[in-house]
Amino acid sequence: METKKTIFSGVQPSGSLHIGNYLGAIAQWVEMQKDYNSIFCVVDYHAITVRQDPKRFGEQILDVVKTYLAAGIDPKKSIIFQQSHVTAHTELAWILNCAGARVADLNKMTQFKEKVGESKESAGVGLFDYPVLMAADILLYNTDVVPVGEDQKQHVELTRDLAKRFNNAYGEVFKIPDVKMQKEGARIMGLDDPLKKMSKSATSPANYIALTDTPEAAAKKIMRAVTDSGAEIKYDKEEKPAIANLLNIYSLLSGKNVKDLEKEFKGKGYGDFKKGLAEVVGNFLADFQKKYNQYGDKDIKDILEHGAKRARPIAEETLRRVKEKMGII
Ligand code: ATP
Ligand code: LTN
Repeated sequence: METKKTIFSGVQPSGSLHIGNYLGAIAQWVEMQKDYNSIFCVVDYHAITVRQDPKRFGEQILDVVKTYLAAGIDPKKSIIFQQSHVTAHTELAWILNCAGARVADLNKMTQFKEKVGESKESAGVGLFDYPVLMAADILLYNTDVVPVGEDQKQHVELTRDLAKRFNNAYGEVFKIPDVKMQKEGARIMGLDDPLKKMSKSATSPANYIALTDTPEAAAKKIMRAVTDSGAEIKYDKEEKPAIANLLNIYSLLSGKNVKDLEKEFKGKGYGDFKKGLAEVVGNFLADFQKKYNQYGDKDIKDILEHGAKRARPIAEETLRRVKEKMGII
């Protein structure tokens, strides 16, 4: 009897992955894959909600998988696949568009509002509808838990609502998933603006530390990172959001707790603190990149092909049950 619960999560191949993606999402997947049936997707159809360069897109897709592997996701244990390889995702998204999702739901999504700003009317319909595709991703696999960063919480809540609405209207098909976020690290902020989350689609690369940045490049970004007024190294999210963010990153990558770091840097200035952080980040990146660089494109394509073969029957069975309930013969 299968008793393990299932986790499902994904990352968009929309640019360089950064330490926020790692600390907020991927690091917890690595821990959880020991205890859960784990399914990790490269959500390429989510990434095309904004324009991607066709010359680079394929490479970006493979790079996400390399990141998963370098972080410690084991393709023998976990299913790793590309969203567009399993057509049930877009099929179920369409069905949920018709049998669940309302314009009013999507109008509430803060990520959409943040991304489009004032230009809502000219935004692509795909960007507006993006949470419904995400709901389809999750619901196809009878997911129990969705481990993500804080910015995705609202989308998982919508997924729960859509699943309940469908079940009520047509009969029980979907399991209702829970969201899981890291205690720390769920929201790593930008180095250039500690009030906005670190984002791979930020306009300036000074916003993020990419997992592929050289230790030297990362050190430069850290030394130039915005700081707060005063000189003390103290964790205070309200008064010192920039230093709190740097302390958080330092703590997560070094395994030292924040209180100990405050003691270690007592009486020292921002410069010393940043040098210490640059060293910790540099060591992490060097180690990560050693693993990242050992994978060839052919290995990755094989992993994706194998992953799609394992994902497809699970997704197709859910879709079959959905269609049956709706009388689609
Ligand atoms: P974009 O900014 O282009 O929308 P992103 O950097 O948010 O992209 P995603 O592919 O959307 O990256 O997110 C992948 C995972 O990383 C999600 O679980 C998301 O919640 C998490 N994540 C993204 N940014 C951060 C962050 N700054 N701190 C913690 N987790 C994050
Ligand atoms: N919307 C998410 C990526 C994503 C996802 C998912 C995460 C797409 N489908 C399913 C968890 C489960 C993002 O932008 N980070």
